[in-house]
Amino acid sequence: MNAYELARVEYAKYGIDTDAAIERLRSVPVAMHCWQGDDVMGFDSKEALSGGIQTTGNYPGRATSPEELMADMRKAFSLIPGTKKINVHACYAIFAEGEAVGRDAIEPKHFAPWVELARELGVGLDFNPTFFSHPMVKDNLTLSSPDKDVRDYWIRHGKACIRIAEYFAKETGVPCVVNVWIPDGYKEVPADRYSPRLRFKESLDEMLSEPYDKSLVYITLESKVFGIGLESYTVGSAEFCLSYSTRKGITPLMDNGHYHPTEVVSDKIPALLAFNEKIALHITRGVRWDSDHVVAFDDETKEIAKEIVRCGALDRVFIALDYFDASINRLAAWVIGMRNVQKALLSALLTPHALLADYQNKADFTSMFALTEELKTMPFGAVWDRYLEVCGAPLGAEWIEEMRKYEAEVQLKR
Ligand code: RNT
Ligand code: ZN
Repeated sequence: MNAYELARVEYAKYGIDTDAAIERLRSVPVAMHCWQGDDVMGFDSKEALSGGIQTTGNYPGRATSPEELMADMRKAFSLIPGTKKINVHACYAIFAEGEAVGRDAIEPKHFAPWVELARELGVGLDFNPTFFSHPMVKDNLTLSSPDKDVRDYWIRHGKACIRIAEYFAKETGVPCVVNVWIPDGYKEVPADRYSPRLRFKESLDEMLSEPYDKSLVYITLESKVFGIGLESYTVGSAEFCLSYSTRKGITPLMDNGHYHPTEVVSDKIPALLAFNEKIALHITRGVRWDSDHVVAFDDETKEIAKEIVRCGALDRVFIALDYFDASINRLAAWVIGMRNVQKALLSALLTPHALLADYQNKADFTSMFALTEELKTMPFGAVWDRYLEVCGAPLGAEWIEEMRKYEAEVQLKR
């Protein structure tokens, strides 16, 4: 028997069908964020990255044009198994030579090359308005600004993005998730915490008055705890965003770098699933703060995947990655994170959740814990390799060679 056949027998002892797990995982979409490829720079302005987020590192080979970024994404997709989506930010609009369009006036045609890429790769597109790195962000504020002109500008931007998202969905035949995240906040303890939130609420209401087809476009709202230079107050806090989403019937988005360090998103998933038909995730890895390190195959990533799977919610959770690491090869950063999220999902699909839950219900915590620990040394690698084989993706560490070749031939020649 080969390694996979042995593994299949081992998992079958716990009632787990490894072939079925592999098939299930193959159809779960994971969105890959375009912004890992160029350190969140985008193409529409020369502004430095702002909004309290930061990319650190100066590894060579950053993509600096739409052609380079798309070439790198194509290469990444060839090294990643499974169903993927491309996650585009509005600052990645592609303008014709000499064309100058404000973010409040962007149109579907400025994103046509992204649709072409999605078609070529046979995937769907997700979208994000970009409320940062722009001169109309005044005093670190956008939709919550006391200046009506600033708010109106960003409301128009949000509406434009909803129209572009609907275009993406229609062109690709795959629903588009549009994530709203604003950086608005204060470095100092504010004198008024209430008014900015009321203005944000009103701006969101206005933005969402843009008509859209709810079967094609899912609007999500992402909360945050703090940003760099915005340490004392965040307008779009967890309570604000959760309450707003629930009231409005839009989808809450949790980024696991956006909570106090001992809080875990894995625990929040079943809580939100109890009240929301859909929820959305930005999977990242914060090291001591919202540092946006590349997602590892670590305990919390596995726990997040377990919650999605054991809640039977693979079709209810929009899974996206969100990190930006410039200290290692940027293509490798994509591949490592995307593969790790799928590893975590596969590992969750290979876990006998019903048996473990039964121990819990019988208060047999000894068996629950003992089995949980034993499962950690099951022959998972053999099933993962089989998954890669079925998907036609490079096995094990083979992709590293391919990445190195691309790095030498393409990225380092830029
Ligand atoms: C910032 C948020 C947000 C951004 C992207 C680029 O802390 O996580 O999702 O990372 O929009
Ligand atoms: Zn995020």
